[in-house]
Amino acid sequence: MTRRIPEPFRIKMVEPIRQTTAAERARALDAAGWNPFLLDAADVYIDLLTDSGTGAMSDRQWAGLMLGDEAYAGGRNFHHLCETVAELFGYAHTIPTHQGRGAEQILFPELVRRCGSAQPVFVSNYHFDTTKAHVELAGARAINLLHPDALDTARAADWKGNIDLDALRGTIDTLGAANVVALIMTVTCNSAGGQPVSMDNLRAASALARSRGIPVVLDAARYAENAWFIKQRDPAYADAPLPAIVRAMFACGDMFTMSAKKDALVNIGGICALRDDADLARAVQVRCIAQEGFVSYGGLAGRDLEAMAIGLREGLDEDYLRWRVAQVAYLGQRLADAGVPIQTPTGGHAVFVDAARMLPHIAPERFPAHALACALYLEGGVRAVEIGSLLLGRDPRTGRQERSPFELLRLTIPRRVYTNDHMDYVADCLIAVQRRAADVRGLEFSYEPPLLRHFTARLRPVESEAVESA
Ligand code: P70
Repeated sequence: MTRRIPEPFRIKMVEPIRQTTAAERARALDAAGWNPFLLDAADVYIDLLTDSGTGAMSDRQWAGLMLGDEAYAGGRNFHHLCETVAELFGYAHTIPTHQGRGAEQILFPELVRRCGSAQPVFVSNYHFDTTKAHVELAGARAINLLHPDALDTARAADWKGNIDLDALRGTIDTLGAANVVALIMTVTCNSAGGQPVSMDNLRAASALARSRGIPVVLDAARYAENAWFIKQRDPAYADAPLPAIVRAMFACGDMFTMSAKKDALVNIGGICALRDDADLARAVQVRCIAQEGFVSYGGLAGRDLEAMAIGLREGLDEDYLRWRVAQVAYLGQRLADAGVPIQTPTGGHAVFVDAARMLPHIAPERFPAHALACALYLEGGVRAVEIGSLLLGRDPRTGRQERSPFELLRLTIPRRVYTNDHMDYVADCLIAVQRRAADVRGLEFSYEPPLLRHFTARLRPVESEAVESA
């Protein structure tokens, strides 16, 4: 039995949420084309679509908003942010952006330009979908080299976010180091289940890349959760203070992109930072001015920068992280106890339900995890998100559905927002769906967008589960 760890905060302000009736939910889902992204948030009772920008700020962060310096250039909140990044991560150049993908869009094209290859590729433990999109928009290819441990959801392993080092070596040799623009290490690895990357893996991958002249980028949205797992699972760091672990992690990178909407506990914001490359920093700043905003605000208000500087530190509070990760584990344990198949162990920000195992009668082309998301919404007004074939999409060259390594339903837990009673409610709803799993039907498109299709697709339940062979 997982020990329940009580919230290390008390609640100063509440936001009412409203439950809907089964009939209201059926109408709402139909109107949304069987796509939870298209639901009105008002029709959702517990919203587990994402942990991005959905957290609750602290009293200190709210107080920080009042200290916003809205000067166009050189405001004091920017300096506070730079000092915080330098101290926590050891990087000299900080460029604020409106969110994580803002950092990607100003950094990646510069890296591709510098690489100069005619066939540029990025290699990663796993590119998140917007990250992959920005790699491709910059004219490069994205290759994922996730360790095979992650694919077996039933078998627990400590470091399911690790990159496959043999595959990394082989890929660099095959493609030629001169064509590899950068190594991107995503911490934690979102797509594999919020799974941590070990310090050893981070160090080894980084050393390998650097020895071949390849720069190392950390995709650091969930830096604090990854550091917490290192402290829990690597005996070498059991007694290390979290800031020391974070410094050691970031020593493996040459630069980072960060969506601050996750572990940095703000509702909007991002960062692109470089350790010491002043030339690259200048080039990225030029793109920042053109696309995000002047270099001292990057598309944010001064007050947002202040909340972000405070949140970067608060995200590393050990009492908070212990509770945070335990809450995710609590939901996972309730589901596992009832026989719901999940990615084990649970990760930092979400419980990932293995829909391929839960709904084996639904083919990948009929999107089992998305069908499960719809069933869960109909059951209790809980909104979750598919990480599987629907998200992956078609191969642009052949037009065929790409083979996804997973069909997962992500129950993403916003930070400091829901209590364990809410988690019990979510577990009860999903367990109820599991009891009638055989009745859940697959889905087919009524409208399929050409790109990033899961956001705006419209679907309907199929009459028969039979799939025509392509
Ligand atoms: C999520 C969100 C964003 C993200 C990320 C990593 C590892 C970069 C970014 C981009 C996006 C999302 C997905 C489904 C539903 C809603 C939102 N992840 N790198 O939930 O950052 O969003 O700030 O531009 O996870 O995982 P940003």
